[in-house]
Amino acid sequence: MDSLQELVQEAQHAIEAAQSLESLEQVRVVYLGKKSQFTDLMKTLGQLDPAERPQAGARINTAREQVAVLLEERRLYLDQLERQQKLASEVVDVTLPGRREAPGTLHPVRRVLERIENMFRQAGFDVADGPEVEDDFHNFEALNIPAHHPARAMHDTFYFDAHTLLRTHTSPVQIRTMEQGKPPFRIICPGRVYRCDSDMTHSPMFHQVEGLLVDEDVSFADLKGVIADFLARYFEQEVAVRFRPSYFPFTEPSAEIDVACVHCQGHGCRVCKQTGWLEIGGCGMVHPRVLQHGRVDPERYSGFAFGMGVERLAMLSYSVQDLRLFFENDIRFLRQFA
Ligand code: 2U9
Repeated sequence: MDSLQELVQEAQHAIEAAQSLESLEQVRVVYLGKKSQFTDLMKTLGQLDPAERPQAGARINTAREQVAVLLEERRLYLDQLERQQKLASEVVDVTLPGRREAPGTLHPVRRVLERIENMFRQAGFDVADGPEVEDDFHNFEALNIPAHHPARAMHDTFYFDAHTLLRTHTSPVQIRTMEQGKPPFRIICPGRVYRCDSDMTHSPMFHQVEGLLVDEDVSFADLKGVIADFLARYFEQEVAVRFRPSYFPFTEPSAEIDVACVHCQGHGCRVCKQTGWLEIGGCGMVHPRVLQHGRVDPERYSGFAFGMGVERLAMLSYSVQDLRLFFENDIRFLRQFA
């Protein structure tokens, strides 16, 4: 029984030496576990005189209880200590500035579109829009492209059914504007158009800006003036403009619009494929049958129309070589237009 007090003292030293909850647990197993010396002592009670057993048993239990109390005190202390260390290591400086989201930017195609819209607004044009899901009449028939016309094959149309399709150009907006109003008309129609075509230079969805001016005595000279004026302002330089005879079902006469290459000033370079010229779009005097489909009297009114690809203009403005970059939404590409 003398060794009992020594055992308690030994346990006390071990408990005080434990620097973590983990090592304290090992101490607990040694002194209070099933294989502890207290258990061994309990087993020796049988060897004692029966009269001494209760007292001896009580002393062992008291010593055991002392160790349990010491263990619990140390456990509370170490638990507190570990909690404080954890809190100190995880301290959050609430005065630090927050992590900001970088503000978004307009897509380069949208920037070019808005610039073009503003230029034409300043020239007295209204901006008109209409549905992207169109009917056969407004996309083709009214534009003098009847069924089986070869121009239909050129348009690679996405059809929903025999009469419903994704517009292949923004021209149906001009038809709808004429149907619903009275001349004069001075509008541009920017927007998404769809063609079943995809490679380096074609995307199944792209943007056009088309324009329409209808009034009395409108001539090809007016068309040339409006286009040349727009291109000089768009490219921020006096550019030579060339009108090359062409054919579209909806205009007569028709022309393709070229500007002297804005990269080499017409001398010939990679951008203009050594021709000195860049193709920008098409134009012409509105075909009388198209005016009629828009309920405009071709005997009294004449008009011009033009169309340009917006991605093409954006590629020239920003020196972008591959059209597909505009549709991949790669944030590294888009951030450059901040
Ligand atoms: C109406 C009457 C006539 C719009 C026109 C073009 C010529 C043309 C192309 C430019 C590049 C399409 O995006 S592109 O591939 N467009 O060449 N567009 S005349 O003529 C119209 C439109 C509406 C009522």
